[in-house]
Order: sequence, then structure tokens, then C-alpha cells
Amino acid sequence: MNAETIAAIATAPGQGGVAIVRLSGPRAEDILMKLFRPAGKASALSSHLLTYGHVMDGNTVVDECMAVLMRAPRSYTREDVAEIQLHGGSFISQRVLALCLAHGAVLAGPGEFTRRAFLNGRIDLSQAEAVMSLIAAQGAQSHQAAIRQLAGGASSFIRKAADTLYEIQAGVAACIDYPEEIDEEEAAADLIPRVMALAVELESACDERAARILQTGLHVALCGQPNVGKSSLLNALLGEERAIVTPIPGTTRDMVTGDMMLGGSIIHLTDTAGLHATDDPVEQLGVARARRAMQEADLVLAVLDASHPLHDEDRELLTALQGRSCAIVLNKADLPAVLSSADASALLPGVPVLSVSASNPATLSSLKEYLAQQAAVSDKLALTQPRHVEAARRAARHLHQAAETAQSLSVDMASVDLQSAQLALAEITGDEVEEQLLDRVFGMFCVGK
Ligand SMILES: Nc1nc2c(ncn2[C@@H]2O[C@H](COP(=O)(O)OP(=O)(O)OP(=O)(O)O)[C@@H](O)[C@H]2O)c(=O)[nH]1
Ligand SMILES: [Mg+2]
Repeated sequence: MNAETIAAIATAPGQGGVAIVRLSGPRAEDILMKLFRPAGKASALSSHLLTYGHVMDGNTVVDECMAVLMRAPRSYTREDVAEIQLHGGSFISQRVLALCLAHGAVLAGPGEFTRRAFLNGRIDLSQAEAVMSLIAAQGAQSHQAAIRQLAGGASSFIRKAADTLYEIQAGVAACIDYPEEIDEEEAAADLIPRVMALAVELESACDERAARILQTGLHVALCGQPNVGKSSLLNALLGEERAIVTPIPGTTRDMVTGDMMLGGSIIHLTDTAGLHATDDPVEQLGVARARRAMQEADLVLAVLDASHPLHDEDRELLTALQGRSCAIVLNKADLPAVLSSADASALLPGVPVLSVSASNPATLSSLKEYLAQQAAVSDKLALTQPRHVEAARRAARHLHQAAETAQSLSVDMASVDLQSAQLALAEITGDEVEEQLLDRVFGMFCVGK
């Protein structure tokens, strides 16, 4: 338990219906009672019951409010927690926070309430991160993933894997302790398939792309030659005139972005400058940015003009997209066709070709469906945070290494990698965690959570 009592404004800055100032720590009740005067005769507050009253600065009324005390351990942090519900003005909440500090509280750091909930054993580290994901969720998909994680989805998957690994480690320990009684070859034959199976199980839960999409949405770049209709497509998808559209090739210089929601997922669209060789230094910069956007995107839409024959630059683009997550969008389907889906398909086999007309939004349904599919992440995925995926993949690498060592050297020498795998798994739940990692995780939180 922490000796200091922390305080922060828990609600978002600015004006609102209600603002909440929150305290946690051994002096939460004491500090609350120094600045809160309950209406009526209540002198001590009942735990978990809202009490009407006033915040006082000496004899001056600062605000009319409701206060609640949640005595340990039945609170978010498992410490004594007090919350004061004020009128939602930033001056009031700042002044009440200042009063809390004047009465002995210290200002909470980012995520410090949740950090205490973790340190006091109420939630594990993956659940603490789920709280942050829940707050950051912009769509139904990431919200659902955060709810599953908060309920312990990732934790139970990792704990099960850790238990399997403990059993394997126990076998290795027996091998080391009783070398005369246990046959090395038999032990290796027993150990290796189990280690490999666990590595495969962990790897199957590691989907970096899915974890990234859940956290930040699907990043889509619209790329292609000048004048094929990339900006028109951006505008049509967003349903607003975001980018400038003209019949002049090279209209878009800088990147133009916009977000849309499809099937509960957030999609970030980036319209880029037309890819072509140019002497214009401004356009050159635009083309360089377009190439960067293409590299960084989760998905590239290669836009072609169906009313024109293929250009060398179209071919170059399609060649550059080999092996990437991409689709071909044949635009200007309302004009007499020169380029067919089959022509486009032949250049990049296996990649979907979607025929649209940016000037007619009614033709975009198959493209929208495709984007929604690309942004959809299985709700069976156990690990939904990039940090967890990285640690689980590291654990799997150590397991592969352990299997190799057991095969080529000896079973007992595999124990080092097995231990490293165990530590990597413990990082996810926070069972084994360094202060620096906690600082990194909780540093991303807002103050007051
Ligand atoms: N008929 C028809 N014209 C279109 C369609 N989409 C775009 N255009 C026209 O094509 C021209 C170029 O459109 P833009 O959206 O500016 O093309 P872009 O690919 O962004 O061009 P740059 O910014 O120069 O790279 C404009 O005159 C648009 O009105 C379409 O589906 N059908
Ligand atoms: Mg454009």
C-alpha cells in the first residue's frame, strides 16, 4: 500500500455537466472531510453512499456537490478512495484539486490510480492496459476487444500457457536432478514436441496487424497515377469534399487524410499525390510522401483509371505492391471501359479488383464491404495489444530455441531459454515486471485514471 494520498481531476478538461475530483490513499477520507461539509447532520460518511453537501474553503462555499467515500478494499485502487462530483467547470475542479493538495494530497501521475489498482493486486497488467484501451476505443470492435481483455481474456490465455511451461520446466528440472534415473534421449523426445506445441499455440495468438488495427484502426493509402480519381474516391468514401479535385493532373501535392467508420472499425484513409516522374520540386516532395504513405499503410488501394490504357507507372505501382496487402480499384467505371478487371488482375494475380465510379457513391458498396472485411479482427484472438503480441512472440522464439538446444545439445541446457520464455509471458500479466515497463505502460494513461 502506498503511503501517499493522490488526487487528480478524473473528468476531461473543459466544461461539462459534472466534473469529478478523485482521491486515493490512506488520507482520502481525512482530506475529504477537511473540505467537504455534508448537508444535514452526517459527520462520518457511509462507505459507497453518495452524500449531498458543499465543498468549503474555510467558510467560503466553493461548490455544491455530491461526495462518495469508498473504503478499502472495495474500491478501484483497493485503497480508500473519495470522489467529489462538482459542477463541470474547469475553474471549480482546479480549485477543489488545489484544496486537496493544500490539505496534504499529492498530484497523481498519469494512470496512477490504475497503477495502484495493479500494484495492489486488483487487476493484472493486461487488465490495466484494457482500461486504457476501453477509454481510447473509437469503435465497437476495439471496444469489444478491450472489454474481453478487461474480463481477463488475455490473462487467462497467458496463465494457461505459463502453467504448461511450468510443467515442462518441472520435467527439465527432474532431468537435471536425477541424471542417472532419467534417460536423456527419452526426455528430449518427450520435451521437444511439447515445447514446439506451446510455441505454435503462442504464435497462433500473435497477429501484429490485428493488434495494431484494434489499437489504432486500419490505415489505408489511396495510390496511383495522377488524375485516376484518388481524391474523388477519398471524398466519395468520406461523404464530404475533403480533398481538392480538378481535371488537372498533379492536383494533390500533400497527403490528405480522413477517418470513416465501417462495420464497427475505424478506417484512416490517406489520399496521396499521383505517382509519376516530375521535374517540379514540390510535386517530387509530394510523390516521396505518397511512397512513404504506401509503405506505412496496412492496406494499399492501387487506383487505376478504367477509361485509359495501362501506363508504365501503373505497372510499376502494381509490381511494387507484390506481396503487400492491397487491392486494385478500377475507377471511372461510368466511362467506356478500356481496361478490364481481367487486364488488371493479370498484373497482380490473386489481388481483388473492385470496379467503382467515384462520381457515383452508389457504386462504392463492394469497396466499403472489402474495407470492412480488412478491418475486421476475429473476436477469438486472445492477444489484442501490440505489447502482448511482442512478448508472446519473444516467448515463442525462446521456446523454439529451447527445442533446438534440447535436440542438438542437452535437455538441461534448454532450461535457460525456457526460463526466458516464462519471463516474457510474465511480462504480459505483470507478474514479472520492471519499474521502467510500468512507467511506459502507465505513462500513456491520462491523469485521473
Ligand atoms: N467520369 C468520371 N470522372 C471521374 C471519376 N473519378 C474522378 N473523376 C474525374 O477525374 C479527374 C481527376 O480526379 P481526382 O480525384 O482529382 O484525381 P487524382 O487521382 O486525385 O489526381 P491527382 O491529385 O492529380 O493525383 C477529375 O476531373 C474528376 O472529376 C469517375 O469515377 N468518373
Ligand atoms: Mg488528388
